[in-house]
Amino acid sequence: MRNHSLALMASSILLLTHSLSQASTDLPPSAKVDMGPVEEVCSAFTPAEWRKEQVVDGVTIQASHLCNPDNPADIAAFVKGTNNISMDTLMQTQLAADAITMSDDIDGDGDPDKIIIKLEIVELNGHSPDVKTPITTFDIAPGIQPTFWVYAPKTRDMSTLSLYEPEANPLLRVPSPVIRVEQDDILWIVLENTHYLPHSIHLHGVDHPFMDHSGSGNDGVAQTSNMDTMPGDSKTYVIKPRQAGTMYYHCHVQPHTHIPMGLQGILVVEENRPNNWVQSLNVGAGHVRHPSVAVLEKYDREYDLHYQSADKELHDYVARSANDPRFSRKTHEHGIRYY
Ligand SMILES: [Cu+2]
Repeated sequence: MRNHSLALMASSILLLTHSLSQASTDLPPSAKVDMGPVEEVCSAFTPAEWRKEQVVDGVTIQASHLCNPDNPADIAAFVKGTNNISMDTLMQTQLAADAITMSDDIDGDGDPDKIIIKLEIVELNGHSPDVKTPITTFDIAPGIQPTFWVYAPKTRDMSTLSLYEPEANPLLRVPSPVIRVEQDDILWIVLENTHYLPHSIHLHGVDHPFMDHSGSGNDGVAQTSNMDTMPGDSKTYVIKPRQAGTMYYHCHVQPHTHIPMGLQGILVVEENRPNNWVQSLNVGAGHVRHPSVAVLEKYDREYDLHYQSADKELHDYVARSANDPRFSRKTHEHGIRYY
């Protein structure tokens, strides 16, 4: 009898232990999380018509599924040049009248072979000593605004959407624009330095002469050839690429800071084809809405993909110090030198 009750006790302790251990591994009941109001997926600043497939001044432009696609009027100018589109289309862009000039069908195959592209340098999410808010903002993700320096097509008008909205106009984006030309084109890239520091353009991997016709450096590297382009000055780089492929361009002034700050872009040389009006600029990378003849022979759509890392400390420095006379000293103290 005694043995029997001991056995009963032992089994009830086992049962108790079992239910206790189960309680410790049970998942907690679901918590109710308030997700907040549902935000609009796409900003209201970009007209919905910009996403549609369309023809502008004879330029076929594919549909885009992006929230912030390039302005179709800009694309027409990138394909035909600001000199070959109607005044009405030009007025729908914020491009300067001489931003992209296309002329001279040198090989007689129905497309222009002399291309002049003018680039400026713009600061995004920078600051001024005069106001507390950032000037000309650009979100790399919602609400994320590191300071960047980018090459941008030469613009007219304001860098912002309006006097009251600090958002950058659609031509000013990170990363810097993709430049796209045809094999054997004569390409002039004119750097108009609209920034407060010296800069240059080095055509990395692109087949180009080291000196230009006047005997000055054409390589964008101060240590070996041309001088840096000082604020307010301009410099023309002349190339005639013989090799098709995807290459790279970047600033060669203090490259360990200017490149991560955003002064870098893709340069694509398309194969030479008849009637091949290539999209000379793709702002912010992404969908090429007017692909080249060679691409359309094999593919329906083309995208430019540009990865760019960002150094938080460096971007924060520039955000806090831009236009500040103490800028040089502060960055020098932290091992980032400017001159
Ligand atoms: Cu630079």
